[in-house]
Amino acid sequence: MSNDISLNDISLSTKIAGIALPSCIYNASGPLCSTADELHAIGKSASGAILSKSATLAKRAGNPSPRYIDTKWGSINSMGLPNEGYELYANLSNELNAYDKPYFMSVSGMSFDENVTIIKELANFEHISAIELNLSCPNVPGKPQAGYDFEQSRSLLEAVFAVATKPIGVKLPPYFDMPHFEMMASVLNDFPIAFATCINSIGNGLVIDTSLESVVIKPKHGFGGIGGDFIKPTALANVRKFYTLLSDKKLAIIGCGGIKNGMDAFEHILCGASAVQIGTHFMREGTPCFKTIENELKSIMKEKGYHSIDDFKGKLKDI
Ligand code: OXC
Repeated sequence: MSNDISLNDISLSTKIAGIALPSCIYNASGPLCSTADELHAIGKSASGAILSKSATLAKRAGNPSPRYIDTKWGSINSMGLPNEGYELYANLSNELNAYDKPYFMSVSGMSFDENVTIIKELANFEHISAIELNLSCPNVPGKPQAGYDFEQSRSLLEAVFAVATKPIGVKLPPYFDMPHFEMMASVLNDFPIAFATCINSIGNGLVIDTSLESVVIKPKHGFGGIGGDFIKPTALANVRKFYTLLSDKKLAIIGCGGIKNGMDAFEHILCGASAVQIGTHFMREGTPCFKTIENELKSIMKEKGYHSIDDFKGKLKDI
């Protein structure tokens, strides 16, 4: 039966906040999305959307280097939110609109008020389709991840939704304990959140160079966010749990963590993801990775007899 389906009949299109994406595979905020050239390259690629680096009010240099290291199993980073400042990413929205895909802006203000100010300002930019509010950067010295403080997350969302005119989603840190999933879900359930991206890097891991007997990145005595293969089971658990806890809502779950091939993307969608983001693997392979993962996912769907991601999204079975 699967052989009756031609690859041309298989669609990877999806919707986030009612916005159509030609493909459910796109870039994670972080790698290779900080400059105009990088964002144009994503526009020209098979990525289903363009997502900016998390923006702050003012341009930031970020943490000292080395601050990103690729390993056999993934990556460790402590970039510290280097970015050009929100205005550059907002002003690029008109030209990025030339590509046939939505442009999302990631926002990670350095304070409560900074987040509110940026989100208020973004109302003036017609071609920003939605905002991913980053509640989970683990790398700014002295700044806790907002997503681990449920009351702070609630207050921030109250303030942000009071001024927002665009769909707002959140980028969550990984949770590891069942009550914590429920506590965050009960916060999110009180707001018209458009999407939840699960997960940011696993915060504050440590990678060691045994020959040098040292850490491998400079900031924070070597502590940094872990990405790549190693975090896939945690990412899948977070996608699945939030899909289940928020399933009565219209919100989309976006899977991020450990995706480097079509089967990884398939697993995230099976857990309930409406789209998937590529981080560590995109950093390694560049923009061709979107087409490769697309082709691999389509072949898996052909084999299984699926025409669209809705045929299997969220349908993970218990045994
Ligand atoms: N997650 C983020 O949200 N930001 C970056 N790194 C990360 O792992 C950063 O800029 O440090």
